[in-house]
Amino acid sequence: MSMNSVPSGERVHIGIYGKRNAGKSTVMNALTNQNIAIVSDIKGTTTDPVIKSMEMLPIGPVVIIDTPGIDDEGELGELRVKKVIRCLIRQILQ
Ligand SMILES: Nc1nc2c(ncn2[C@@H]2O[C@H](COP(=O)(O)OP(=O)(O)OP(=O)(O)O)[C@@H](O)[C@H]2O)c(=O)[nH]1
Ligand SMILES: [Mg+2]
Repeated sequence: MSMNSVPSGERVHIGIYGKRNAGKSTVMNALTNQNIAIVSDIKGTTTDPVIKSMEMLPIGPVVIIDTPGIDDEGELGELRVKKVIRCLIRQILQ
């Protein structure tokens, strides 16, 4: 089986959680060595989870998930926070 066909459930999931502007997307880009998540100094830049499957030695196949800030606010912000919490619970239960 090639590395790309490893099912998500068999991969180690690495989630990046925290407040807005904490540097989560910067960590995502550093871990993947790619410019995959938008980084800016404006709070709330990441509005949806950014997911990347890859091989990370020595762990093996992983899924890395960058998430919106857990302190987002307003009508849309609260929807984002709910999404982050769902993502976190799914990861814990996995
Ligand atoms: N000084 C310093 N700045 C950093 C560091 N990591 C990230 N930054 C800066 O902090 C700002 C926010 O970085 P992001 O990676 O976009 O932060 P985020 O947590 O993804 O932000 P949201 O998407 O809004 O939740 C950017 O201007 C980054 O360049 C760090 O280690 N040191
Ligand atoms: Mg971000």
